[in-house]
Amino acid sequence: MKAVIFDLDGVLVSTDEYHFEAWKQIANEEHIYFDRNINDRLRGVSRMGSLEIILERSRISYSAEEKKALAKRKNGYYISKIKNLTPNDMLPGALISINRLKNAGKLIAIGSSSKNTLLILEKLGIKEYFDAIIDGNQIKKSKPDPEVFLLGAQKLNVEPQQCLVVEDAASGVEAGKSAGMKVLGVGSAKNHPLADYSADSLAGIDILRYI
Ligand code: B16
Ligand code: MG
Repeated sequence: MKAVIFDLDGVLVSTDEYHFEAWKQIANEEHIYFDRNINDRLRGVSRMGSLEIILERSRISYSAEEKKALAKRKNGYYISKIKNLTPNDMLPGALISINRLKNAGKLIAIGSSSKNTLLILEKLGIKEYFDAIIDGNQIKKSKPDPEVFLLGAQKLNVEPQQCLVVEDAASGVEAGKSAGMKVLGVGSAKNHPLADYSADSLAGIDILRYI
């Protein structure tokens, strides 16, 4: 295999917790029930897709305009949480894995549904490591659609079969498999039945053993 495509939130950095807190704030303000099980369904799903899942529990219905305003408000809360990110916020094992792959001459990419990807990568100081960055601004369909990973392979100039995807989301594992790639499931996706490999996180594993 020639390349690894990393998901961002929940794999390289724990911004997944900030997404949860920002949605929780919206849910509280709107008096909508929201918990961590519902939150797990939002992993890898676009901002508007996530809002639709949260609104399944709402007793009132929202117009398209109101939904747009809610999503914008949530992003404001989220941005205020991530603005203090530093390189120390990378998840354990993430930077080691990136360095091992680069030293072994492998290509690496980001395949994230987030429209805030570039901001996060800049805060973490790791943007320059990546040979390709695909984010929520470049795709029409979010995970579980394979678009984000197929575009990643295309930008890296490799075949999907030559890529390993690292994902923490059920939607992302499905997207990686639909793209024809091998998938390492970590975190909340570590027991996903479609994942080819699984690990608690990137900490303590040698990523080179999976490619
Ligand atoms: P934003 P990933 C995803 O990122 C998150 O897992 C998901 O919770 C979020 O709704 C989505 O990005 C969109 O994020 O609101 O920043 O555009 O896991 O694909 O890196
Ligand atoms: Mg994720």
